[in-house]
Amino acid sequence: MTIIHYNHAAFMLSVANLKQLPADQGIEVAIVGRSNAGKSSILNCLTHNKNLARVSKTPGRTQHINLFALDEHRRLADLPGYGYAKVPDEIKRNWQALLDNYLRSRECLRGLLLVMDIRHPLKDFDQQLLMWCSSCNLPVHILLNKSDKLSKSGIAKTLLDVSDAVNCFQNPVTLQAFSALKNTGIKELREKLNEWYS
Ligand SMILES: Nc1nc2c(ncn2[C@@H]2O[C@H](COP(=O)(O)OP(=O)(O)OP(=O)(O)O)[C@@H](O)[C@H]2O)c(=O)[nH]1
Ligand SMILES: [Mg+2]
Repeated sequence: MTIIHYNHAAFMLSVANLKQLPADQGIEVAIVGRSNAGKSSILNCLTHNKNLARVSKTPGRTQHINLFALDEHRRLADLPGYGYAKVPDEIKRNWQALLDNYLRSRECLRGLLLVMDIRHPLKDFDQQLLMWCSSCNLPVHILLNKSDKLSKSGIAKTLLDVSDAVNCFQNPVTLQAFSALKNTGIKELREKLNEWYS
């Protein structure tokens, strides 16, 4: 079994268009979700490097695709957050086009980590993304982040509700609770990534 050293993750580059991406080879896993759901925080948590991805209290700060290398063949891609209302329409359209084109064209994409705030799961665009992944049979692992904001029973209930809601999809969809603040859920996340990267 290959051992992946997540704490060796290194920033590679930030791209504003797909032509700047590295060669479409090896294995890439992308992290997506609504702006402010905690994508960058989760990357920092996964890699035990609080400076790796920029964490911002101002939603919508990650406007490019940021790529991180785990090793020569494996990468993580932090995709632009969607759904942040205060961004001008034109910029919003550019992000969505970037996201959409990336998801459509990237052959080395092995799976999507879909991050949601556990208090507000399955918003419109999350659902659209899930349907899109189902239509092209791309595996999705849902991270219900900010679980520190709910009680144990609240977490269990949301896990059940979301699990019921995604049951109808044909592609592999798994889910877990996570807290980037409390560092909970890292082991489960690494297990999923190990599966995708092997
Ligand atoms: N309570 C709590 N707050 C969190 C957690 N994860 C992230 N946050 C906070 O949520 C805010 C947004 O986090 P980011 O990691 O920047 O979110 P993002 O999804 O990368 O946002 P964009 O880059 O704008 O798309 C920050 O203020 C974080 O400190 C968590 O598990 N619990
Ligand atoms: Mg971010």
